[in-house]
Amino acid sequence: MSSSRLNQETLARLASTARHSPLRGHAFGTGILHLGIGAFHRAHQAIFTQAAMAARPGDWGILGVSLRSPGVRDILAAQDHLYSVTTLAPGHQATQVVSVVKDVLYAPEDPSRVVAALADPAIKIVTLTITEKGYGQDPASGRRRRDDAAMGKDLDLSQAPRTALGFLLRGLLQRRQSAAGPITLLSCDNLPENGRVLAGLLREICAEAAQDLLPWLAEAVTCPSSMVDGIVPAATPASLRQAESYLGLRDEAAIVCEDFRQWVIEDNFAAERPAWEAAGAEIVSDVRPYETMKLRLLNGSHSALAYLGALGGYETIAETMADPRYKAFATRLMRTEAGPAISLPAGTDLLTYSQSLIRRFCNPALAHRTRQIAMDGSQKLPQRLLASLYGQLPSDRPMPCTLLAVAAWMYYVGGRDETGGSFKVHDPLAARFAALHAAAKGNTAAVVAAFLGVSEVFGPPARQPGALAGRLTESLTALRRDGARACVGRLADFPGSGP
Ligand code: CS2
Repeated sequence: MSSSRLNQETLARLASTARHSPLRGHAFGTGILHLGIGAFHRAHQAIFTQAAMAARPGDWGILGVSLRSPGVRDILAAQDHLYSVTTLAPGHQATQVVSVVKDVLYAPEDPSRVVAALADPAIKIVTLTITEKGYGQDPASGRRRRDDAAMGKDLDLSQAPRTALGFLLRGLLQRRQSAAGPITLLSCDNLPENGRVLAGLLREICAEAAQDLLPWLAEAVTCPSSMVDGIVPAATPASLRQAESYLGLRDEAAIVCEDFRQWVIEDNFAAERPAWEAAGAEIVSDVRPYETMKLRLLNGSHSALAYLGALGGYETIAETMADPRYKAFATRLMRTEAGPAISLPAGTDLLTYSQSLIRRFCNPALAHRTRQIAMDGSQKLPQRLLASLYGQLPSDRPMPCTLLAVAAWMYYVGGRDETGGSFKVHDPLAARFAALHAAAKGNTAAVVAAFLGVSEVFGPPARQPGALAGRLTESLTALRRDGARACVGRLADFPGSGP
C-alpha cells in the first residue's frame, strides 16, 4: 500500500475510519511551549488540549521543542504539523487527526529561538515530557546530579544551553527582563511530586548561576505537579501501516495507543490555561495520592513485568500477560504488596483500579515492548518498586513479587538473557552496572552487595532495610537457577486472577 502523505491538502481525502474536527482552521495563537515532543506528549497532553479547545476556543496552539533529535520536527513539518492518534482495544478502534501543534523547533539547531519563545508573552505554559533522567536529579538526595556534565556546562550562561533546565533558566531570565509576565511550568513526567522536583532543581541552578532571578521565580513562576497516564508504545513499521489503513493516508508520526487517558493536575497556575477539565482532566488541590497510586501500581508492575517478561523471553507486555502466571503475579504485586501500603485517592478502590490495570496490560492490540519499559531502570526503580519495599520490609511484610522484580532488574542490566545471549542495556548507569557484574564474577551475593552500593538508586546504606541484601540474594539466586518464568510461576497462586 502506498498512500499520499497526510497534510492540509490531503486531509479532504481522509478515510471514513478516521475523523478530524478542525479547530478554527489555523486562526488560533500559540500559548503552550512543550519540551520533549515525543509520542507520549502527542498522544496525551496534545489530545487534551485539542479537546479543550474544541470545547472552549482559545490561543492554546502548541510549539513543540525537540531537545535530542530533529526527527519529529522534520516529519511534522512535511505534514503541516498534522498527525494522527489511533486508539485500539478489543472491539474498539478510533482514529483522529490532531491539529493543535503549530510548529516544532529542534533546539540544538537554534537554541536562541527556543529561549526567545520561552520569553514570548503569548506563551503562558511550558509543559515537559523529558523523561525521568532529563531532570538530572539524584533521586536519593533530590538535588541536581553533580556528574551531569551537560547540566554543569549549562550553568555557564555565556554558552548555548543543551538541557531542558538550561533552556528554562535562560528563557526565564529573558522573560523577567522583558516583563513578559508570569508562566506555569507543568511537568508531565513519571516522577513523584514532579512539580516540586522541577521547582527545586530550578531554584538550585538559579542559586548557582543567576541568584538575582530567585525573587522573580518565586513571584511569577509556578510548577504544578501532575499525574499523567496513557500507554503509548513506540511506533513501529507495523503500527505506521496499521494507522495508514485507518487514515487512507500515510502518517509518519502516527501513534497507535490504548483507549485510556488520565491527567490529574494540581491547581497551581501562574496565568491562564486551556479548559483541560472540559476534556476530562482533573484539576485538584493535591495530586500526591494519584501520583503514588499510579507510580506504584501501574508503573511498578509495568517495570516488574518488563524485566521478568524480557528475561522470560517475552517481547511485549500483552504477550507477557497472556501467560497466566505473569497475570497472577502482577495482580498479586498490586493487591498484596504495592496497594496496601498506600492511601488511594478518595473514591478509588484498589480492586477496581488494579483490575483496570490488568485489563489495560492485557490489551492485545498494543505492541508495547518489554525492552522499551525496561529502559532507564536506574531512574525508575526508586519511585516504582523500592518505595514499596522500603516502606514494608522493616515491618516484616513478605514482599516476594517486588523483591523478584528488583532482582530481575539487577539480572537484566547485566546485559545477558537466560540463554546467555547479550543485548544492549539502555540506562545512564549502564557502564557502571556492566562493571559491577564483571567484578562480582558470577557470585550472586557479591552482585547484590555491589548494586546496593549504588546509592543513586538504593539510597545510602543506613537508609536501606536490614533484610534487603539477604532477600534480594535469595530472589536473584532463584532467578539464575530456575529462570524468570518458573520464579514468577511460584508466586502466581493469587486467587481470582486466572485467565
Ligand atoms: C512505562 C510508562 O515506559 C515506561 O516506563 O511504564 O511509560 C507507562 O506506559 C506510562 O506511564 C503509562 O501511563
